[in-house]
Amino acid sequence: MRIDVISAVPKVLDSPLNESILKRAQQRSLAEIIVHDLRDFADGNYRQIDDSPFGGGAGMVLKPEPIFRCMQKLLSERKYDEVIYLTPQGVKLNQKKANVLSLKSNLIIICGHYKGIDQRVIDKFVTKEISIGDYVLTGGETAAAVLIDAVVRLIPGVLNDSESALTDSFQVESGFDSPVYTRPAEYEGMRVPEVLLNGNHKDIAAWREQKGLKKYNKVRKKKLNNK
Ligand code: 6GU
Repeated sequence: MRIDVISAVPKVLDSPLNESILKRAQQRSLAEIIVHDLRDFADGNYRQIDDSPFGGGAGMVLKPEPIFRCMQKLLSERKYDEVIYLTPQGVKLNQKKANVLSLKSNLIIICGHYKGIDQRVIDKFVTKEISIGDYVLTGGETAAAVLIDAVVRLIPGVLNDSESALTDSFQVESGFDSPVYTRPAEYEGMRVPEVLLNGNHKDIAAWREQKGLKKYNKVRKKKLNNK
C-alpha cells in the first residue's frame, strides 16, 4: 500500500510514522508512506499556505492553490483509490472502516489545519471525509497518525503471528479485550486470577470472553434507568 499525506506541518508525523510497527511495515516494503509539505507547493517568498476566511470569522483557512498543485502532481503519477480529508466534520472512524481501507492500494490523506481547508479542494478531489472522534484537534496530522496506524497494521505481513490482528478487540465478538497479566504471579499482595495459571485453555478462553463482555457492558452500554 502507498499512502501520500499532504500536510502543513509534516514534522508532526515524523516520529509516529517512523517507529515500531509502522517503521517495520515500511522497511518490509508493505507500506510506503510519503509526507508532502504544503509549503513546497506555495508561491512567492512567503510561501503562504493559509489566509483569512471570506465572510469573516476566527482562524485561518488553508488556501486552495498549494493543495491543488500537490494533488495534481500525485494524480498525474498514479491512480488513487480514495482521497481522504481528515476533519471533525467527517464520518467517524471505526474498526470496520479501517478494515476496508487496509485492502486499498493507493490512498491520499489531506490533513486540515487552523479552521480547515478551502471547500473547493473537497468538492474537486475528496472522496471520503473522516473524523477520529467527537473532539477537536489542532490539526489533522495527529488524526492521520491514528488512521495510518489503524490501517497499516492490518496489511498482511505487517504483524507477527503473536501480534495477530484477528484477535484484536473490536474484531472479536465482545468488542473489548480481557485484562492481561504477566510474571510475577503475585505482586504486592495481588494475585493473578487462578484460571490463567492452571493451563486449561478452554477455561481461559471462556474467562477472557466473559471478562471482555462484562467490561464492554459496563463501559459502553448506556443505562436506561439512570442508575
Ligand atoms: Cl480528523 N481533525 C481534527 N483537526 N480534529 C479532529 C479530527 C480530525 N477528528 C477528531 N477531531
